Amino acid sequence: SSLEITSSTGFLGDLVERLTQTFVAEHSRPPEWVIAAPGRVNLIGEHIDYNDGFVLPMAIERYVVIAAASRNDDSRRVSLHSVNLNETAQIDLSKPLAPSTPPTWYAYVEGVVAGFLERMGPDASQQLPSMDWLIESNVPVGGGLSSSAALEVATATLLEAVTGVSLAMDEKALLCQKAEHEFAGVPCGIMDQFSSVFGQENAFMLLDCRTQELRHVPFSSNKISVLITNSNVKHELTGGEYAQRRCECDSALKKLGRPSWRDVTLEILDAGKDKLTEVEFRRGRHVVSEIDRTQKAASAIESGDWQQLGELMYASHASLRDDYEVSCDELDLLVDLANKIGPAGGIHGSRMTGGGFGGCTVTLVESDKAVEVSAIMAKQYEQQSGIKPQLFASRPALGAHKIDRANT
Ligand code: GAF
Repeated sequence: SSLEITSSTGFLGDLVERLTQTFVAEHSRPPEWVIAAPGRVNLIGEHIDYNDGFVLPMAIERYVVIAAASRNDDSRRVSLHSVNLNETAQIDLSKPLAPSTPPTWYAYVEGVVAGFLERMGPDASQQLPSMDWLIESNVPVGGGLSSSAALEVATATLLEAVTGVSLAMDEKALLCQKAEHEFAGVPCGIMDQFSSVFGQENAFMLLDCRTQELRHVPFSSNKISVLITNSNVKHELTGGEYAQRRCECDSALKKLGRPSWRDVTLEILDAGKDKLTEVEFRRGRHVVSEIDRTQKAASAIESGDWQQLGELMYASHASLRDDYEVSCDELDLLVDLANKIGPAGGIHGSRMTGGGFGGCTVTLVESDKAVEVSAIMAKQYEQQSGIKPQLFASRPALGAHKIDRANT
């Protein structure tokens, strides 16, 4: 079958078990700490977390896991090994940590270590022992499922366990976001790090990115599944596009003379059209309409109105494609294929998810049709694009946590 259906505990359990065994084999001692932090999929509310909007993600049953133990030497170094990349790096705790250009694969880890040490105050690095870390991830990299935020949040959660210093959950998410800004050079919003920290089983998260207030929206129906389809393309010319979108939105808001996108309606936008460039107008139209759709989507989930939710998802995709211009042919193809299958075939809605320019779509499908629908989508996508997609279903997962090794 082209669909991987994974059970949360089984899947994470296997990863933890394997990583623990590898740790023992490589270091001749068991890990003292094992931490898991999930990736996320955003159901709706795209590119509006940095525009004071709402987002509606869930954490997924795909994780970054770190197994770690202290080392009995005074090198003051953390040795990191990535199983996925088969690469090792050293972080020297005796020196101030600074971003490198271009960012390395472990920039996310360094950024969080730097932020954590700063938070702990002077002499904090003395309190961190020399350590060995083994890192493995099954969050697809470059898939727009937040593999980097999962690595940041796993790192912060591990540092909490090692030092005994617990951060408030929102403080932890913000520390990780800052690491991404400063050490990876990506001016991201707060959605990804919040999702990896606050994920709960059987719930989406409605996050008000203006106030950072979060409401869990229960989603426990077994009849509806969240299907994630990786287009397996990543258009690399897009490095600066994210930052550019942010600038365009900031510039439009300034010209409209409003303090926040939450104070802008479609009428206000129309009235201010002459002050904006044509591109700024379209960016603004996406932001304002997506804020509205996301709130409506949360209500649709609460009332189990999958048809309404599906319509909002298709409208979100069209807006991201036409007004915000962050989609690509492969994502459009996947959404069109889903739309053609439609409710009669078991699909209620579909859209691109995450930053865009490749990566994944998120599709709402009737659970008893999920396997059949996945096979059709996989076949047609491959026929038309020449690329094999990867499909998997996920239930909403628990956010970052320490694994109690007695249970593994
Ligand atoms: C990326 C960013 F990291 C998020 O903050 C968000 O803006 C998303 O793109 C688009 O919704 O994942």
